[in-house]
Amino acid sequence: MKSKSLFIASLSYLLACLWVGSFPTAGHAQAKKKGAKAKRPNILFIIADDQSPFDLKIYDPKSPLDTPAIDGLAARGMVFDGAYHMGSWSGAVCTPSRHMVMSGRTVWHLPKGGKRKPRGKGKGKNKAKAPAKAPAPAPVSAASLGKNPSPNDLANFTMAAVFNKAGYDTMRTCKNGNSYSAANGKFTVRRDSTKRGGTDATGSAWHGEQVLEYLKQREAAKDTDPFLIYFGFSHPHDTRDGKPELLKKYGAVNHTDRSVLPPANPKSPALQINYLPAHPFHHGHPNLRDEVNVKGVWDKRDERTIRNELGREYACSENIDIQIGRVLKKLEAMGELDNTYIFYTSDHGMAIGRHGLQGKQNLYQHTWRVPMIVKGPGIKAGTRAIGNIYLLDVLPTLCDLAGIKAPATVEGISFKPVLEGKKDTVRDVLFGVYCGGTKPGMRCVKKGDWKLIKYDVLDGKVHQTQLFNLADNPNELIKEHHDAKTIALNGNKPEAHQLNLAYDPKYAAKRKEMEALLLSEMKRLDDPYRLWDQPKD
Ligand SMILES: [Ca+2]
Ligand SMILES: [Ca+2]
Repeated sequence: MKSKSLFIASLSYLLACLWVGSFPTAGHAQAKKKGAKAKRPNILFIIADDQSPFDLKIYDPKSPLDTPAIDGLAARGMVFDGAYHMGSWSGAVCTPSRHMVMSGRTVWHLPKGGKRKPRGKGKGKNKAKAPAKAPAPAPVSAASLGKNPSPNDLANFTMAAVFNKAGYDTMRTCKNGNSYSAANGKFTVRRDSTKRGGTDATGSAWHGEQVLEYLKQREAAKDTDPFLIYFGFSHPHDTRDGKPELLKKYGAVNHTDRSVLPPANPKSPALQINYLPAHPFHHGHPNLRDEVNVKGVWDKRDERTIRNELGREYACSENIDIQIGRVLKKLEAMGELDNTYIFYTSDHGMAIGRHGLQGKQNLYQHTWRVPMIVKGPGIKAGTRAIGNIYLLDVLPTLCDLAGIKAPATVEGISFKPVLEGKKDTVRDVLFGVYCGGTKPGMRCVKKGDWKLIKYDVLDGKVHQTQLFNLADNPNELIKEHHDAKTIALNGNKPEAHQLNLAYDPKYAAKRKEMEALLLSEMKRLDDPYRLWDQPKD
């Protein structure tokens, strides 16, 4: 009787999977290929380069950026309001972010985990000198990695390697550089090139073409293996050379002459709600390219420059959306769309004028957060979740969805239960770091509505703390946002309480609690540094 009911259960499960294209399991995965109708799901992982979630209408309904394909994914899938990248030990924030995507490892456990300095020297003062350039990457010691040591051959446990072993066809297109070469090299088909031009041949359409061509080849060869496609773009990362018709739509030009301002254009996007003409204190990374030398912006933060650059960003982002639309249409024509999990994200966010910053080297929500939308079999249409996910959770989630055992090196958490609607979040506390300039750099921690950011940079010249209640002050407005000149520029009059609360005695206990939480996260994640007001250990 037992075996009979087991048989019936298995049969109904198989039928259910066939019918609704539901979540497969490892057992399911073994019933693969020839003759078996229960197809394993395909994966289309789409990643933009340098895009704030708040550029998108799904995160900021007031944004003028049109992204019908991304909106369509959101309408048919799930949007995450709490997706983050864990941070960076390099000015090239892309690099650790993409290592985390590929390997599922935490920021200080990556193969190039930043330079580890001894703690507790210099009588509580940070003695680390401002480096002339980004610190030389050094491997982390196996002993510091606890239960999950990173093997020398970590690349063999990264996204494409894992899916190749499981019988998937793997294909990738993306920019070159600031990435994880050894992991990227594992894709069976690889079409990488940096495409940031304003034409189809030199811009995002090129990446779209590579995926379309790959799909056409599969179709011609009647290839029925499941596929994992890593669909990466080089934009909207600068230089933001948009296509002429899209630049026109967003009132922008590909500005190249530093000696003049770009033309004022009423069609260019309005300044953001948290725009500032300058950040109130130094971010701690002197001569950082993104803050002083991006073509079209340089060190300028005036209205015309920022609005023009936003227009360029949006022109590039809409072009990405057009390419996504083309690929989705092809998948639909091939009959593969419904059996494909589609992820849309970015490697990190971006400032472009928010808080007086231009780059990706800060820990405000616009830059620490990433967009994350997932559509696929079994995900309820038009849903939203908090998630509290990191990009390093992507690999275990993909494995979980495909019925593959995640490698032991993975430290992320599968958010499949969130996608299934069984949970709203996979963790309570989130940690962020920017340590690409002077040390120790910036750290942040978030729990519930509360967020703490600390800055310990420029050899102790900057010791700053920010405490925000994101429910009351979602845009992390500070005193400078209350300045009449700024209000005249961006049209946003903050509420009186929308301030940094770190120095308000009423919130002293909350600050203390968040500082303790930050320290415990730094210890848990093997952060090699301590801040000026933390005990040395
Ligand atoms: Ca990037
Ligand atoms: Ca094949």
